[in-house]
Amino acid sequence: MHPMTSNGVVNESVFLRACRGEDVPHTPVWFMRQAGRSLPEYRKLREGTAMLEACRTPDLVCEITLQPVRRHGVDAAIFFSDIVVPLAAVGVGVDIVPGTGPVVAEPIRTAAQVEQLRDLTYDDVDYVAEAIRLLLAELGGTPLIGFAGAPFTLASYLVEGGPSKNHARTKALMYGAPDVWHALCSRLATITSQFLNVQIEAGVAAVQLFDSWAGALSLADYERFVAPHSAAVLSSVQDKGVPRIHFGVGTAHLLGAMAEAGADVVGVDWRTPLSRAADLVGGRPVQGNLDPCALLAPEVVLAEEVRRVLTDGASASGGHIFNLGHGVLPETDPGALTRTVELVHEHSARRAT
Ligand code: 1CP
Repeated sequence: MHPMTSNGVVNESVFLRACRGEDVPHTPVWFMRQAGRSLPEYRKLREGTAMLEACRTPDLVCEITLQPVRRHGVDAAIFFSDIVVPLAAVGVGVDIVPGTGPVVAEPIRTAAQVEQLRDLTYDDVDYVAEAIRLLLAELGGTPLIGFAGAPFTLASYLVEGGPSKNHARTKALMYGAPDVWHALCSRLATITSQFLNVQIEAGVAAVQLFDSWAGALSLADYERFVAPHSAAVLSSVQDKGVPRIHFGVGTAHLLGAMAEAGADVVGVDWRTPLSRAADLVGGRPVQGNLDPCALLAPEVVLAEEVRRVLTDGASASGGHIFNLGHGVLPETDPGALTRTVELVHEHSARRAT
């Protein structure tokens, strides 16, 4: 339901308008991994609670999601969770190890193991829906972004058993046992679709599909082994009234294919100029792409980089949502994030027409 102004004009959020390629009074900004990571109030709240346990506790999820919205005045909130939450919810033995990331007890590499991956139901993740309901009551007009990991990125954790540099075992399965690979990705696409649909039914305003590690693939392999599964996820959330953002790292050569998989907005890392990315994604809005390391630079340098991204984004034909090229680094000074929001809003402010 969109709030109406007195003259009956729909007064929708700047972020959602930008996702649809509509005119906006200023460039909207939010940050991947804005919840958690660099915030001292987050670290304090998390003390003594394991990551996955925190993700299953609606009060905590609600508070952690709100922290960066209050502190930085970003134009969107991202739901505090992790890409492995739905996998744990269907019974995969996965834990998030501090300082490492997701670790899978028994890596999945055989057809028999793939068959054991079951569907995800609402009851498996009722705590997610509950946290979203709490958040909608608190967020006012700020839209909430739901998210999930894309089949390739999830498969990489499951096959490798944890974080990986080269995704060697993952690619070995893909090349060596394509039937098992497609069966695995197709199972993951179903679980991911179910997870995103729970979030949409609970009320998120947009969804982002994180295919963080897809950039490790050639275009030919992406199209053959991955795109059909990501497309299945994105089509399962089509026509639900929520924009779909599709993001990966190191994807200059994949941007067109990622757009065609069914994205409304394409996320771009810092390596590709936004104006070029916009051409590659058929004029869809682009999201990005400040280098997260720029937040560690002196303020004058940061300001220059923010302006450069805004100028480049202004020439992106489909419109621009300001973000980082990847997630906030843990050592980032939260003040640099707040300053970036101010700079984006100041420098992109347009007169009402
Ligand atoms: O964006 C936000 O603020 C919401 C929170 C969020 C999101 C969107 C978390 C919390 N994780 C994610 C997604 C996620 N998780 C991605 C996709 C985004 C990206 O590329 O950054 C990926 C690849 C993961 C996997 C993961 N989970 C890693 C990376 C490991 C690797 O392979 O290099 C790590 C370190 C985690 C743990 C995690 N997730 C989130 C937090 C706050 C933490 C740290 C928790 C802890 O150490 O206890």
